[in-house]
Amino acid sequence: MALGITKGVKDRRPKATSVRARVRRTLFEHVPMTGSGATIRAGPDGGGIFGGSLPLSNESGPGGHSAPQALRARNIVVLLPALNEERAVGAVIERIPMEDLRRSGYNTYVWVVDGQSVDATLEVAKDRGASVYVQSGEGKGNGVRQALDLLMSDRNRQHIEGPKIYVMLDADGTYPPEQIPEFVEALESGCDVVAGSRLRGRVEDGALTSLNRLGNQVLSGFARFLFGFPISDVCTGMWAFREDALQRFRLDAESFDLEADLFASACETGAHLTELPVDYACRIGKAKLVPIRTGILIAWRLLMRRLNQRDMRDLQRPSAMSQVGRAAEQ
Ligand SMILES: Nc1nc2c(ncn2[C@@H]2O[C@H](COP(=O)(O)OP(=O)(O)OP(=O)(O)O)[C@@H](O)[C@H]2O)c(=O)[nH]1
Ligand SMILES: [Mg+2]
Repeated sequence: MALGITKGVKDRRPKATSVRARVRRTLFEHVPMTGSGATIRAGPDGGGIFGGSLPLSNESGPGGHSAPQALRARNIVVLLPALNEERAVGAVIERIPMEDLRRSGYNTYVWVVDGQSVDATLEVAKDRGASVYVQSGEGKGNGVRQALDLLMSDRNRQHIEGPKIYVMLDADGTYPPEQIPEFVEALESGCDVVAGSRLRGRVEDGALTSLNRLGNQVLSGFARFLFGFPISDVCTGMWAFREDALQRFRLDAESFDLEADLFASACETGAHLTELPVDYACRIGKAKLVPIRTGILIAWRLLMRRLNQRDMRDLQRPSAMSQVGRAAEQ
């Protein structure tokens, strides 16, 4: 389905690679969620205290604009994992094409998933109107899992009506928020999960060190070998998910193995996964990742997920999830 929200974005997609879902299973209930200008801190158990945030393009929020009633059914939650990204996070938020998405009928909610930054990341994020979820413990995987768990399961503290699409991208300025509409469109066209491939897109000079490029190629080859899906960039930090697909995922990653965990979950649940090329720019600020150690962690996660893989593909899709899916397709 063409949504007309990627106008002006040059189509650089190679033929999409995909695996088809035969299975549907729910791990969490579908829940509405919201926010209005606040910070949420995870409890010691990883649970959060939701304060919510401004829905940046919601007609009910300050600065929001009314979309025609018929177009107001869909919600996008953009997650930006950030650890000490004060120099980059503001620009990443500002580059999200809120107006284009709003015109296409989406309310867009931006959540910075903060890894207990000690710089001004939180202040910058809140200044730009985003909500902030402060994780407990360390690690990108822990933070994103905690935030997702809360956003998808806390029925009472959130007020976003209808199904949601989740988009995740790093807050360091490397991935292109301008391409979010392409990801959304791919989901609306029937994909469950979209991964942004840097190796199929344009990589700015110096953005990917030779070691990181080689490591990524080796890990992606390992992922292809283990799971049989032709992924080209298993370490990508830009993803989009339909909520019903994400609800079936079984995620355990604590750190930079998050992406491997997401990929393995998509394969395990038979999700319809597609890769889209993304542009990759030089990072703003200091990297948090230690290459060799992280590479070993990712390889280990892939291997463990493959060895412990459950066959979830033959399970029936529950009717509640069908409703979510249908609504998202409206
Ligand atoms: N919430 C949270 N985010 C984190 C944590 N560690 C890193 N991040 C964020 O995760 C994203 C990816 O981390 P990077 O250090 O950029 O790692 P990378 O992109 O794999 O490596 P580079 O290519 O060197 O940038 C960035 O936006 C980080 O700020 C953490 O412990 N918690
Ligand atoms: Mg990075």
